Amino acid sequence: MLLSSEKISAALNQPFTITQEQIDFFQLNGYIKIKNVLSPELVQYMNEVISAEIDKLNIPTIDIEKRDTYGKAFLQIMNIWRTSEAVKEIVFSKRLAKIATELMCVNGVRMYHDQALFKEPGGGFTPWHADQYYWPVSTEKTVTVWIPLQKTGLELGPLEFSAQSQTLEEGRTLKISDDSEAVIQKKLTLNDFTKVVEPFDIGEISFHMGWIFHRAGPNSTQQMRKVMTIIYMDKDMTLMEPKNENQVADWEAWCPGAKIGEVINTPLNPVLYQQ
Ligand SMILES: O=C(O)CCC(=O)C(=O)O
Repeated sequence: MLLSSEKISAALNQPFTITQEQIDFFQLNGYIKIKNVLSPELVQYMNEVISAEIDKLNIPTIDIEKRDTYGKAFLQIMNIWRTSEAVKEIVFSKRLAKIATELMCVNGVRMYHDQALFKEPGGGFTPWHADQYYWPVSTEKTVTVWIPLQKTGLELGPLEFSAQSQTLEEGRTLKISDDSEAVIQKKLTLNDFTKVVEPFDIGEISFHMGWIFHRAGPNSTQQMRKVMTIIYMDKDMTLMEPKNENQVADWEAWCPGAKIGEVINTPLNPVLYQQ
């Protein structure tokens, strides 16, 4: 069924109610999966719009066998809200930003950046890592929404979480690599965290904290695993002095002009929801 532009706007912006139990679950476990946030028709629309934009951008790639482990994990296309009005409407969804705000228990959220993560047919696993290693931000009030653009069975490589591992400080200095996969896996096993590996239904999405350790399995199918993500931060987030070269690069890419110690309020970091 085709959706009219009014219906798309309504579906993207209508509030979705989450319970205190869900907020508590997220605060404890560092992630949450929520079913039926998006209708199947809306997911299909998002898939079409985002896929068309990725096709248009015509991302150059090299043979998968010639890439390193990070490169084999997915094609990573960032801030596509800036190149397409239709993608912008999706990424600026108040429905999603309100959930992010409530889960983090803050008064509002801003954009850090968006990214499409397309795991190619035969694409490799995504190594264990914590996202916030890459971000020069001063608090842990960050969250990523992971939106599969199709039903995502285990064979496509859905996102996996190590529940409650946002409390573990060891392993936080590792970038995504074979090393992060091996070292973090060992630490997580030693600490007895529960590993959550589940398929995603159509319309089901997840939210995960910046410091939780997560990974994804390989895509063993001949179909692209298409996922859109939006990274939110507390609207009052300030810039921290970068602790590694990746944080310097992120500062330049996602919040150029932001000043250390001040709220990250550049044209690339609009407030997406405010209570
Ligand atoms: O989609 C994936 O394979 C990994 C996603 C991820 O690490 C993230 O969204 O933070």
